[in-house]
Order: sequence, then C-alpha cells, then structure tokens
Amino acid sequence: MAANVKHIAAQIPKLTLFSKTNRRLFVGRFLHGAKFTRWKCRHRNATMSAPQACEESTWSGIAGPETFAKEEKLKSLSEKGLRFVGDKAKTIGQPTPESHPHLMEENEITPGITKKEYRDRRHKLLSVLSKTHFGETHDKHLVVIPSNPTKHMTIDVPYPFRQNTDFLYLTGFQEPDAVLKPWRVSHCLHIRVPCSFNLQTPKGSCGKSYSIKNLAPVLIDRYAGKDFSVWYDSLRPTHPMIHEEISKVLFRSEKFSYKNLLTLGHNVHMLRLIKSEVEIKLLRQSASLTAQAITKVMKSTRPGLEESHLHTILEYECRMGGAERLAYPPVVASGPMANTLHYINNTQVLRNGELVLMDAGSEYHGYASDITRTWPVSGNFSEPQRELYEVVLRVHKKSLQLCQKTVSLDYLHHAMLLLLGEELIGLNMIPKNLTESQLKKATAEFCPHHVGHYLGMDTHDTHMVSRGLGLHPGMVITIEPGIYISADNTKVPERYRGIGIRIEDDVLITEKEPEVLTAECPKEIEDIERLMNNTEIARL
Ligand SMILES: [Mn+2]
Repeated sequence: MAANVKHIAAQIPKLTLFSKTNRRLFVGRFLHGAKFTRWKCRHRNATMSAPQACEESTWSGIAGPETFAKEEKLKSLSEKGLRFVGDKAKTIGQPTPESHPHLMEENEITPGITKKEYRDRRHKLLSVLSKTHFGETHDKHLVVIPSNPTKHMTIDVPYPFRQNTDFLYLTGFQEPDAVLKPWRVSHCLHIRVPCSFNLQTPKGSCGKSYSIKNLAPVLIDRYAGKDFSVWYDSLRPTHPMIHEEISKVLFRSEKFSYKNLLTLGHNVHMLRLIKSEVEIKLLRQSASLTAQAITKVMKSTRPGLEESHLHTILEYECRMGGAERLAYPPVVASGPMANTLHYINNTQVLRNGELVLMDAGSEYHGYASDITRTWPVSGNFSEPQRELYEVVLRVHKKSLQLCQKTVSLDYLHHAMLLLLGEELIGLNMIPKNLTESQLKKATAEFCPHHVGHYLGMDTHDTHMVSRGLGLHPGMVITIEPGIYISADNTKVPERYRGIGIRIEDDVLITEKEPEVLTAECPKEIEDIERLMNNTEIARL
C-alpha cells in the first residue's frame, strides 16, 4: 500500500508524503513554506479537526484500497498540472481549487469567478450606495445582506439548498445561515458555527468571518448613530431568523430611526444587470449546454413516452454536461397542455399528431439559461401546425433583429405584438382595420405574456429592474413570442384549435449585432424534421 502511495505521490508535482499510520496514509502538498506536522487520525471525518499548522497546506486523507483505484484519475489531474482530489471539500463546505481542480482555477471562489471579481462587486456596491443621496457623497452606511436559510420539505428532509442570489453575487459563499456586512473597505461575513466551514470561508471571499452569534453586538457597535443609512430589505426578508435578530437588536435600539432604513435590492440588481466578461462566458456555456440537451430530447421524442420522460432526459443531459441543477422546473407540455403557461405537471402521454412544447434551462456554475422549443411528437409537422409555427418563427426572428442597444424590453414587446398581429390578420384570426392599441389588445389574447425578460444568475433575473430601461451591451435577455389557441376557441378556424407554440432564445446585447447564445438549438422546421427523422441517430 505504501508503495502505491509513493507511486501516486510521484505522479503529482510537489507532492510530499508526510505521515502514515497502519490504517491511513496522508499525503499533502507543501505550500507557502508551512511545515507539515505528523499526526494521526482514526476516522475519515477527522480531517474536520485539522490542526491550525496544517491550515495553509493542501492535504488529504487517502483511505483504503478503493482510493488507489482512482490512481488513473489522479494521474490525469497531475498531467494537467493540477493538485489533487481529496477531503478538502468536507472542511471548506464548497468546491475550492484544491478540492475540485477539475472545476476551478487558482484564485477562483466559484468556478470561473475570481476573488478579485467578487471583491470588485462589493466595492462597486459600496461606491454606488455612497452616491445615492442625489449625487452627494455620504459614507455612513450599514449594509446587511443575509443568505438563504435551509428549507425542509418534511421533518429532517431538506430541500436542496440554493443560495440567495444577491448574497451569492457579492460573496460566492454557498452556505446557509450567514450574513454579509460590507462596510467601508472591509467586508465581513457572519456565518453559523458549527458549520462545515468551521469559520473558514473560501480564501479571499471576504475580509473576515465571525460566528453568527456575534451578529447582534457587531450590528450595535457598527450602527453609530442617526446619521447612518441602513441598507436592508426588511419588507422581503430572506432569512426569518436573522430578520428577527436584526429587528430585535437594531430596530428596537434607541439610536435607530426608520427614516434611515433604505431598500438595498434595486442597487444590487442594477449591478447584476450588466454582465462581466466571465459572466458572459458562463452564460454562453449554460446556454450551449441547454441547447445541446434539448436537441437530444428532440431526437429521443416518440409517441407513447410521457412528458416526464422528456423532463428526465433533459435533466440527465444538463447534469452530465456539468450543470448543478435545472434553473427551474421545466415545462413539458404536449398538445393542448401547451396553452397552460407554466404547466409543470408533465404527466401526460405524448400522442402522435401533437406538438410538444419544452421550456427548460440549466443552471451552470450559478448562471441560468432559458430555452423554449416546440416540435412534433411524430417528427413531422401537420399543415396547420406548420402554418402557425412559421408565423411564430418569423415574429421571433424579426424580434431578434430588433435587440439593439438603447431599445427597451417593453419596446420589443410592443413591436412583437404588432408583428404578430399582422400575421394573425393574415390568418383571418383577428379583423383588419383595427387601431394600433386595438390590434395589440386583440393579439395579446393569443400571446398573453411578455416578449422577454432579463437573464443571468436567475431565470427571471434582476426582477427589480424595469423592463422600460434601455438595453446596454452586456445585458442578456430572452426573446420568446408564442401563439396559444385553446381547444374551445370557436372564433378561430377549427384546424388551429388546441395548438400552443413558443420559440425562445437567449440574447446578449452588444455594441453591434445581438449574439444569440442558444443558436445551436434547432428551430427551423426542416432542421427539426431532419433531426427527428434521421434513422442513423439512435433514439433512446
Ligand atoms: Mn423565459
């Protein structure tokens, strides 16, 4: 066994064998000139109690013969110049470059995003807040941003944890029950103890970390007087217990005045609205992953499957491609189910002759995608389906061309309704000679939702930002026109009844032409039919 470890150690640059017992062998890498100390450990989880002397070092317990079977993996990582896999994730609570070298580069707090970017975001927020008094600089601020709590579906069964997006945007910290208090140049994080971080945060994710138990005294200490602005979203608290603590300590303090309480959310959303280069890269990857997944779902579609099977194939493909989760419960709506917006039961059987509408997106390293495609269960569009699909596709493509800087989402919606209205007049579904507002109203009965929304870390991103704002390079939006005709709508020709179609792409606004991030997902009729009828492509 020892020989095996020596062999592994030899594969990995700068790896030092530093201690062993009969049952466990420890392998570590020498960093920052720190000295390894010899020590023993009986349990796998004993890594949690690593002595301080080892903190600066990357180290890991290698346990049992099953670990040696991973030699090949270690070898391939070492060939990439990466460090090693180990138990570090258990001590830090979320992936780090040391524990997950296959995901992260050095200096990253979350995959793709460096500690500098997180620090810059916090500095930017503070500088925005200091200038919100009508241009006058004001530098007495107390900013409080809680994480999400853990939520339970039933006793002892937690829902998978998903961090509060604003908190995640500013810290990269993935644990529940924490509070960020950015304050002048220093930023500190209060986290629960005991927690899997054991008072360690990803290095550089913030200035200092304290036990959440110290929140109250520090709040009182920092809130020096009535001229302080307190930035805290008290009307929609994200964490009930932390909210109670803040209410008890701060709002009941004699020094506190409600007139100084200001809403923070909009300011963070304005920062999140314009994506940085690395955020755009992650959004491109998320979009591409979902585009490929939906293409595979199309290929796998056949009559007799259930909607939930398509959901399952999509989720499998997204997660195998590296997504942590789906960004939202997908809509898989066959036939007339497509006319129920946000239908997520996904329990119907796919029938020959029907269309199926899928609205789905992955969440990839914190960034969402959001695609809708509609295709025939049989692989071939019927004539009425083809007519309506071509209408939606034409309106979709014309709307994409309008995605230029300075126009707003609301303007794009207005333009989409007029374009769709003209098409519906052509199909004799609405009368001619309507005024512009009558035309929009009549069209909205067939497309009752907005043409799009902002996209980013959340699917409906930065919801506190108006859709009336002019678009700017670095914003990402969706374009998703649709037509929905209920089965009992006797005002339209019978052949169109019961059909629901939506086509949605994700679009990056640039200085010039918009970039369609989801372009690789087929949407032309002939591409969809060719893909679905290609017998050389094995179906599931
Ligand atoms: Mn959408």
